[in-house]
Amino acid sequence: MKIEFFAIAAVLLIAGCASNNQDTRQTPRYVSLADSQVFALEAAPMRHEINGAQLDMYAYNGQIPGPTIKAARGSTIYINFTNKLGEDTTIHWHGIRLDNMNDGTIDVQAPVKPGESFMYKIILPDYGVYWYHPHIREDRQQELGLYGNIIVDGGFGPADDELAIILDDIKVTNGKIDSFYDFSRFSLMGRFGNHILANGQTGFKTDVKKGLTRLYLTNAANARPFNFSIKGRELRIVGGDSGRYEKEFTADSVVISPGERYIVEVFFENTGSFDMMNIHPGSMQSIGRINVVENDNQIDAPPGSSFEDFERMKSYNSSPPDFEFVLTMQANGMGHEGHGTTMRSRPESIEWEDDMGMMNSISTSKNTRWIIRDKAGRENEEIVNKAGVGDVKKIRIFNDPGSMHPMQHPMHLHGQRFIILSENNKTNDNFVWKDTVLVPTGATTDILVNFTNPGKWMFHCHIAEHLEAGMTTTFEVSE
Ligand SMILES: [Cu+2]
Repeated sequence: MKIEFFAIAAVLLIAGCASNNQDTRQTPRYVSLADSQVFALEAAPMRHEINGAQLDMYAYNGQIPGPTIKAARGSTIYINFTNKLGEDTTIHWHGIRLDNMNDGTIDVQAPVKPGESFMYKIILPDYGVYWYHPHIREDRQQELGLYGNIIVDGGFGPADDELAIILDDIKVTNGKIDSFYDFSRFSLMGRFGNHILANGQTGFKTDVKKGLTRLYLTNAANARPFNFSIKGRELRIVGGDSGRYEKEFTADSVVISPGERYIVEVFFENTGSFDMMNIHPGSMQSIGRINVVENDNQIDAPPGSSFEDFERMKSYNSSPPDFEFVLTMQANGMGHEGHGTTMRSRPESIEWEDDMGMMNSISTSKNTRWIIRDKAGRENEEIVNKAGVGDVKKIRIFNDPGSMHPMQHPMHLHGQRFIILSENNKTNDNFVWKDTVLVPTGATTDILVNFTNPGKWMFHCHIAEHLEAGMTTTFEVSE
């Protein structure tokens, strides 16, 4: 105990040496942290302008998003977190296989009270783009601006420029953020915003240098899935949540559900302006604009190759599932109980917008219950899921299309990583390590988890309002 205290004290002493490499662009600013370095992070209320309105929001270190932290794979960083909010909070380090007590859920840590601090120790075993956000009342605290990226650097080769973009939306009416209750609202579909944000702004603009740009994309919205594209550009998808794809591939757009990340490379052979768009059936929204500027030192970047070895995982392809879950819901007091009818006449596999505003706005965590149900009929936190370090286990997730409100669910597993084996029996032939998987309405998705990290880890829907309405279970992983 004593030794650990002195180790942390020593680390604190060198905290002042942190090199805050401020990026010259508008946003984001990168903070590069060396091994064992400490970084001070503070959550506090802040006034923030969105689309001309001054809004009362929350921010990490006075900025939305919070600082983009960069560190090397294999390093350990310390985040000295202080809560200057008027309410309890914690920070969850989404996707990072760190020690359980630093995961930021209330299963493993006491809430950080107003005025208090907590030292998070974060080990970074995997390349990729991760993010941090609260894990208490995510539906409110994250919506108010508490989110930021951690990029585990290297492994992706040289680029002329790179850019972390956090996608989000916010619901503003008459110049004010739509109110929050003491419990969660918009429980049916989640809280969809009416302004699209990139790095906390509408009309986001940034410069990148001519040549190859690497984009780190994160969806921090409470509920909205994005289909990200850049007008006139092909996207080269090189990485997912936690590392490289087996085989990189090109696409016109990429679907990113809440909690997910993608690493995308785009080649700009000329200067000019390029619009980033969210494209889905019936609608197209501007995400922002990339302005490509001259570059005197353009690199010649060859396509990268995967450094991940998935061979071991592939041998489990045909084994039966170890865990089977159905995703469904129940509503009370909304006039629909007991009729067995779906609220939506034509369920689609992904809901891109809140197309039933009234019903959604009267649904709350008190009258709506979202459910993960196992084969024995147990639900959510009643379920005891056990695994051991070193286990490879198949989880089958079926998203009930006959529930009262079928819709997609981005399912997030803390502290471990998995690959997507198949969706609707269609075998996935291009693996990437993931921690969040989008399960469309009616789909059966098989994932294969490589349990490597002991502790109590949440498995939940990353639509913040679905989580608040109960949609979570726990994996207990023994050493
Ligand atoms: Cu959900």
